[in-house]
Amino acid sequence: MQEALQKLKEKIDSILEYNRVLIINDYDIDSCASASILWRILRMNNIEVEHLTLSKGIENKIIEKLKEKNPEKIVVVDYVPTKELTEELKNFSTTILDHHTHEEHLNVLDYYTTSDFDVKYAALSYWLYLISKEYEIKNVEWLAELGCFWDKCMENTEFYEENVYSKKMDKMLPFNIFASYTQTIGAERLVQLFNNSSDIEEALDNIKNTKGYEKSFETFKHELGFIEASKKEYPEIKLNIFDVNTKFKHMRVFVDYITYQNEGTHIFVLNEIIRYKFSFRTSLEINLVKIIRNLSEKIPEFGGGGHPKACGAMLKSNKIENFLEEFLKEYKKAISN
Ligand SMILES: [Mn+2]
Repeated sequence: MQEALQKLKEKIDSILEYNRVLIINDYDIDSCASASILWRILRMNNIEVEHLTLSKGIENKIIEKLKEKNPEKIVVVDYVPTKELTEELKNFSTTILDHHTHEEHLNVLDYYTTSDFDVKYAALSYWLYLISKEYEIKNVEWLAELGCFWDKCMENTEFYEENVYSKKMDKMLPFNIFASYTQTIGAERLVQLFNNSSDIEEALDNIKNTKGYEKSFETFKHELGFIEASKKEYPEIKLNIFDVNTKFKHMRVFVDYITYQNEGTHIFVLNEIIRYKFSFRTSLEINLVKIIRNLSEKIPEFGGGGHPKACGAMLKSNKIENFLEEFLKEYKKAISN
């Protein structure tokens, strides 16, 4: 552990050589908390800091932003970039601070992960909290506790106490709900909120006044009711099965909420949309049936019919974006005639 901390200190010291730093984080709590602890260390040393949140699937957008911002130094916290993003990050001075399993493709960057050392699993924010003491940073213990809670590694830290997950759930939940609901946008707000709060009580007050929080909390409570009601119990084999239907971008927030407080084995079945039904209507001189026939020739999962000005149809797949794109092509042709 001493060796892991020593190496982390060396990495941070090398980051302190720069004047302008861009911190890139993922949208989960540990990553946001890590970004905020690092922000405090850098600000203490008068370094200009910008934040950027990313997530898998939107890395291309990030690449554009990086070219725009052209940062002097990039630090990626608690996130494993894809090979493609790694290629882009090579064009900058990039350091990765992580705690996931070592990934060979990241060796081309300045790469630190605690899993290279013989240590127990802990959140990255916990490691940053330990090392922050060396830089005389105060009031960040709560950030490490939040990170450890949602990375479910309280057992490996001094934050552990009996039944800690059920005891502290209510206090910790708002942060996870908010970040999970709005993902990168929410996470960006969350990092700012962490930066502007000096303890968890203040952060809780702040989050309740943050745009998007109320909506995310209501949605969570509403959907949780349905998920809990769907529970099929097999007590003799300690198994529960839940059906999940959610507007959250990931069902993880429900998975965590339920499994943290209940012993046994749980299966969560995400009810993904597998078909769409459509009604098409127009008041223009356009033949909708013709459009729909053309589309069903192009897209085997799509079919429908009706009248020139009113049609019904069904798409037996979840590729709604593709479908709408194809529809627009046909529609533009029709309306230009
Ligand atoms: Mn993490």
